[in-house]
Amino acid sequence: MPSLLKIVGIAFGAIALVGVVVGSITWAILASQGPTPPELVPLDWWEHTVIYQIYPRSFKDSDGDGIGDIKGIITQLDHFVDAGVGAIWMSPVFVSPMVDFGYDISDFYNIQEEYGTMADFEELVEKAHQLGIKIILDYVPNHASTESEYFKKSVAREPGYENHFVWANPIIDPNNASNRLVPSNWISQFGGTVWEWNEARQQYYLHQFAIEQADFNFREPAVKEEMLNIMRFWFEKGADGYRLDAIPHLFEADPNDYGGQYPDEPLTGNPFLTPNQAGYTTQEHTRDQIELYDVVYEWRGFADKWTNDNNAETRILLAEAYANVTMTMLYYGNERDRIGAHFPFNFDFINSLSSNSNARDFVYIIKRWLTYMPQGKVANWVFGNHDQKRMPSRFRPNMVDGLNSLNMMLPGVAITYQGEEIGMRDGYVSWEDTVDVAACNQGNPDNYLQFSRDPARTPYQWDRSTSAGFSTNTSTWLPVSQDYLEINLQAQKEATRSHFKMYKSMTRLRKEPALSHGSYHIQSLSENTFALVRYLLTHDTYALVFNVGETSDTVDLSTVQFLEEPLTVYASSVHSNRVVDDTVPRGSVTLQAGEALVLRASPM
Ligand SMILES: *[C@@H]1O[C@H](CO)[C@@H](O)[C@H](O)[C@H]1NC(C)=O
Ligand SMILES: *[C@@H]1O[C@H](CO)[C@@H](O)[C@H](O)[C@H]1NC(C)=O
Ligand SMILES: *[C@@H]1O[C@H](CO)[C@@H](O)[C@H](O)[C@H]1NC(C)=O
Ligand SMILES: [Ca+2]
Ligand SMILES: [Ca+2]
Repeated sequence: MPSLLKIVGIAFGAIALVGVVVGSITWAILASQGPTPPELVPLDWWEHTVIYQIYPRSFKDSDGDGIGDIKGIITQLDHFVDAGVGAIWMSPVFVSPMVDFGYDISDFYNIQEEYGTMADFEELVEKAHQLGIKIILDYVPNHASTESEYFKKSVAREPGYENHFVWANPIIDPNNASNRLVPSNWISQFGGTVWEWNEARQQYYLHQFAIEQADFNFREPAVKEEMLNIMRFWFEKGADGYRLDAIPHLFEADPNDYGGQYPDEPLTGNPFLTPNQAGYTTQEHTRDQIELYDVVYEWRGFADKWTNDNNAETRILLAEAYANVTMTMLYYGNERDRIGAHFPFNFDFINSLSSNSNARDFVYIIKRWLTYMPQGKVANWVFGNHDQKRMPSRFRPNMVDGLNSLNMMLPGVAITYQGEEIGMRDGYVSWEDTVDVAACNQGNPDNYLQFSRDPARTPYQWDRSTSAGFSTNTSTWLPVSQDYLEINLQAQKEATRSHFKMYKSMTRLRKEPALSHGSYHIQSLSENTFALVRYLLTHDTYALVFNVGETSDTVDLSTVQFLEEPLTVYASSVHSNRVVDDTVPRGSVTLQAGEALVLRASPM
């Protein structure tokens, strides 16, 4: 016995050296109690959960007006239990003129009428919580609708509101004194200048997004205070956290640092962009300004204090930040021990990988996040959202099961955009049906699809009935995708094998200690196939082997480290010839294009 104990001890040492990857996990080794498996330190609710993003307008319509709503979500709560999801994040449901479909909020304290009432929201929170599902709300601090009271009062220079927004005087044209020039050459994310003239106030205001989305002035203490009021309000309503929208845009360069003038941005020289498109200039004065991180750190302090004061479960903050890896990791916190968001979303599968990526690209990009992530933090993986082309359309439809499995097997939090669990693809939306402000502003009938986010927002495909079961109305706010007869949840529940069944197997697998607490090893086996192994002493090992290429590929599994025979199939992609419990040799194995195998192996 003592020698066995020693072996266990040594093996632990090895695991500790390899590095444990999930959150603040530590090992409790109770040497005096003999060679029993170590206790797994319990994780906080969010540290290994699956977060499912709902785009409420397109999820489920309960009253037949062609628009999804909160009651619709309530009727479908069982779907989340069935799918094995732990939390839902809803895109904004607050009062809004809907120029940017809810990201232009005019009343931060109330629910948009077409989505329901405050009572509906309260019912949703209560029923979701009864089912063990957390509710994460969208928090949109960068801007308010120009219809908001804040903006109207600021236009009128009402005391206390004068500086709520970024107001600036025009520059006088040196060649023509009656000509107004914009304060700087900055370009909006949705195209055109960020500066909009306001006749009543006789000044420009800044908008980094649509003209109707005026940027708050985060150098105004009253604005920062109001943001905390909003956060507190929805915490008290039962929200379990926030996704923080458009955070890199919170601050712009301060004219006081530039002799009282807003500084122009240099041009990038990118030949593919017109002078009206974001990215034509460097955005160095409109993104990633260092002051914004202190605001995020203050929010974290506020959320933690609120949680403590109310003896509540952890409230989480998730930063939406499209930024380079250095600036992204700063959202976790900084080296002076300031703590930031629970995590910034990891957009690497959107920005750095595509259908052109090979196995080495996948391995490199996954390791990059885990390498840059500060010690003791929780990773996360995003495969799509309401702003991006859908996952099977950016990659390939035969990669759906492999990508969903990868999401579930990587350490940390898995994030699913509605429809990914059934492999929904971009819908077709004609120019006439296009409603996205980004496409309407920058596009024309020939090129709008390069800007439009509508194809990723078409209604959820529930079944084969009218409007795919999304609505009883044959007309919906965006058209239902034409492929709904083949791709829908009901059909996938009935099929022997389907994306949804694979998804469910994988969310179930997450309960295995190797996935929740284990180490990881990721290795490319060839140009097109890689393996991800999750292992934890005394517990079964699981490995994903995934061919991301366009042709079949034969690889040698005996080269995969931390993987012992016998290997059996735990789950396989729908088009795989291998089925559950098949034995797979730890030698030469051929995978078809896009094929993914999830293998179970003996403990290491
Ligand atoms: C059906 O949806 C359309 C919008 O797509 C709407 O104009 C119409 O009023 C809806 N019908 C009903 C009965 O609500
Ligand atoms: C000066 O600017 C005003 C306002 O933009 C314009 O109407 C006028 O034609 C300009 N005059 C000349 C001489 O360009
Ligand atoms: C990210 O951007 C910042 C400033 O914008 C820069 O200092 C840093 O070197 C960049 N990091 C990488 C990895 O490109
Ligand atoms: Ca409705
Ligand atoms: Ca801003």
